[in-house]
Amino acid sequence: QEGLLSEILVKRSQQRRRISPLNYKERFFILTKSALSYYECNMATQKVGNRKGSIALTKIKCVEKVLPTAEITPDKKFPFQVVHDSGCLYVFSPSEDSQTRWVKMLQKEISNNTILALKYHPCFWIEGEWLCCQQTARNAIGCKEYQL
Ligand code: 4IP
Repeated sequence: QEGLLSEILVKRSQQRRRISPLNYKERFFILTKSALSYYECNMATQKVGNRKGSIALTKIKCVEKVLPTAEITPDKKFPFQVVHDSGCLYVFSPSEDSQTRWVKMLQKEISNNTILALKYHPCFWIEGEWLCCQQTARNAIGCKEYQL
């Protein structure tokens, strides 16, 4: 399927398993009309490798920028979140333009979803708490209205 957007971006591990590490990987992201997918990429050869993950657009509940916090280092300045039915994917754009482009395009593509969230967390989940509201349950209800 034809891509609406594609770019090499950095993602944080979703830590779906209890003991999985918190790390960051450079991945080639592709957004189509049906899914947001990310692939391995070989920077030296500029080749796209195996698909590492894919989120069906129908399963996305919220897409928003993440507010700057302690996690923001020079190479991770422009984060956005993709909240879906089985977790939250944090993605880091290389520029504000890229961040805005991805957030707007994703929001447009999910705008008719029936599972959209009413609230979300504007800051990161780090070390067992939501930095915006200090709630310690990962699935704690969002603390800010989400208006698409
Ligand atoms: C992996 O760490 C990678 O960060 C995975 O990202 C990530 O999967 C894994 O988290 C995490 O354990 P190691 O490479 O050190 O094993 P990627 O798939 O881009 O390689 P996500 O879910 O973020 O794709 P889990 O727990 O979510 O599997």
